[in-house]
Amino acid sequence: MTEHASRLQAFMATIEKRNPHEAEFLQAVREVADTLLPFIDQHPTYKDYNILERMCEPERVVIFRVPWVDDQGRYCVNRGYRVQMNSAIGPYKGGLRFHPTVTLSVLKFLAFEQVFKNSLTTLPLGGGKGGSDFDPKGKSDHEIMRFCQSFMNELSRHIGAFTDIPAGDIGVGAREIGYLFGQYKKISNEFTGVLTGKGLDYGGSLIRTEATGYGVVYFANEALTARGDSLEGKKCAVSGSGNVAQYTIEKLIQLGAIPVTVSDSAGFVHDPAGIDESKLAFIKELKNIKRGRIDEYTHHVKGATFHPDTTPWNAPVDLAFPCATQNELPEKDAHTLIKNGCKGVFEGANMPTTEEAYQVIRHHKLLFTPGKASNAGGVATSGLEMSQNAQRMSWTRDEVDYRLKMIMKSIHGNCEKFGRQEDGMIDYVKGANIAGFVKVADAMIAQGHV
Ligand code: NDP
Ligand code: 2IT
Repeated sequence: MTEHASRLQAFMATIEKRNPHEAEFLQAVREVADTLLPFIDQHPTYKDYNILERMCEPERVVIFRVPWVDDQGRYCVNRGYRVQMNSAIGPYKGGLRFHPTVTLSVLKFLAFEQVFKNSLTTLPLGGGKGGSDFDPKGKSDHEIMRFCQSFMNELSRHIGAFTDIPAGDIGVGAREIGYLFGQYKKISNEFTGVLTGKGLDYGGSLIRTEATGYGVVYFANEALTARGDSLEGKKCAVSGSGNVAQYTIEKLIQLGAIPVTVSDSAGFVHDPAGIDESKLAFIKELKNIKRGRIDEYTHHVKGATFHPDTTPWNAPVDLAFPCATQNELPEKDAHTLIKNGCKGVFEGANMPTTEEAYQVIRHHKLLFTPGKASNAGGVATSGLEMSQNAQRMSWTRDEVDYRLKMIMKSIHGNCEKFGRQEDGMIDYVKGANIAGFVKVADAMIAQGHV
């Protein structure tokens, strides 16, 4: 075993002992420690202050019961969480996820990643994440509203515009944020920017809806340009059909690429002719309004095929944009992408690539950008929403879009600064982890052992 491998193993043993069986959280920590431990060895101050181990321990975790009544009058119960991971550089900030797969491990991994991501945005945002194992699928609007109100009855004690500012994530979009905001306002009797992703009529920011997907494509564009390449004419596989996938597809179309897939948890659609703006409008209506299944796309578009229980990584493409969920791109699919000539993987989701798949991608020197860098445009624009709320102003669409573009450019610059390799290539994983870490670590040192 190399010295690095045994050091990583020893570090992980400490973290595993404290967080047994938390597979997703341990996966996220291992990936970060793998690149940070050598950096920390070169900068012994961070070792002396034991910063990385301290960053693995959430500042606070709240777990609570969420009681609600369904449309048939049945008494239902779910579990709610908020993981307040790190507030060294700003108030806790991060989304809420409503999905049956939500566990403490999943939310701790997301909160851990969020700390690095938020640091990269250049804005003063700490890291957190929350949610519930509630499944919004098939629920009526009234059931969603009652659930959100009950969830907020407890969450409201732990958040605030200067303490912790939640937003959306899987299963939490404009509708849910509206109900959550309404209930917070009723409980607190205050109209504050306590949530982001709000509707435009009540404190939301232009471009926040589009920001994560647009940011992913701005970042991919920067990374391709740095390699002397471009998005023009590239066939792209996109997974998911929710918020991030929709606006990734939209920006890909605008920048001359050809998105050819879209998916949901039942399988993927392959449209070799390319998804254009009118087909995308169909997807948005299907998913955001009718809340239907993605296979309906093939009833609407001639030549498109649906592949049940299969990932989009089986379609022949030049570039891949995983935008659905964690560990959705396994090793087998990484081999398939490479066999088909894929040149780059840009993460829109959080940790969509498994550890094994990442090793394959790295070995074959594909361009790879980790979610904490490439999907940071969403939370960055949430930060811009907070600034507008604090100023009691609304910026124009162009202004917010320009700032988003500049933030993605700056994140790219930071990845370049800390991730430039001897062969001239940029290691975005290393760059993002180190750049995200340094700012938080320095702030933690300055603030004492709290
Ligand atoms: P949405 O709820 O809008 O969409 C999620 C999409 O992913 C749906 O198409 C859903 O399909 C699919 N999906 C969910 N779970 C699975 C699964 N287990 N297997 C296959 N497909 C699945 O969520 P978002 O678009 O907001 O989030 C997508 C990803 O992007 C997540 O990883 C999230 O953490 C990340 N992200 C989101 C940001 C945001 O601003 N919203 C910001 C940064 C990252 P189905 O409908 O069948 O469930
Ligand atoms: O993963 C993420 O960065 C998000 N879900 C967005 C968080 C936010 O606070 O906007």
